[in-house]
Amino acid sequence: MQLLVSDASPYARWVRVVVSHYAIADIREIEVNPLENGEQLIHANPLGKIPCLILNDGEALFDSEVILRYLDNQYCKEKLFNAAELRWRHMTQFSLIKGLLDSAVALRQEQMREEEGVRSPFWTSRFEQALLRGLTQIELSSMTCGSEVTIQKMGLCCLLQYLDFRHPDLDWRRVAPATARWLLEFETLDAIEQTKPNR
Ligand SMILES: N[C@@H](CCC(=O)N[C@@H](CS)C(=O)NCC(=O)O)C(=O)O
Repeated sequence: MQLLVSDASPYARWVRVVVSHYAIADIREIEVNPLENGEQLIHANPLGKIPCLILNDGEALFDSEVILRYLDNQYCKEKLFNAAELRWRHMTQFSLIKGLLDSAVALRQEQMREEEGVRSPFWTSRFEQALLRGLTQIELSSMTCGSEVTIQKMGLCCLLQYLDFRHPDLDWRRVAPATARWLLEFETLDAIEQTKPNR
């Protein structure tokens, strides 16, 4: 199988962390720049977005959540998206991380619009506020508790390291100091180290 990714994409990294953590050997990563609209990506995903997983029979799976659920089903004994007692809370936590990734990437797009002189102060502030509110909620939740490596923790780590990379001025640690302490420990996980963007 081929996994179309870009080194800096936090969505792709979430998938790559799972591939690495569960030592899934059947996947070959292919680096693409989605903004170049390469033939292989556009053919596999008309949205032109990564990550995109091309199965051995040619069928393409996207977006990141679908790929993560597929890997969970095929390789992780459905441990990551399990039907536990707290299933709905865990799914909402998953959606919160995914939504925060959307805000972080949209904020990045606003930065890029600066070069075109069309950056919107309204949307910039709205994305920043959503990120800070979301991280405040995570700080007060139990998401980072325990030593189990969950799908939420893997996504959260990708989000926080992406914020440090693209939005170092956001100062998220001010609203989430305990989460920042948790990150220091979690980011030493092999799968996190091994998927670090080359910058
Ligand atoms: N909802 C998608 C979002 C993926 C996404 O936006 N990826 C970015 C890279 S971080 C991308 O491919 N952007 C290209 C574009 O928006 O045209 C997912 O979860 O996989």
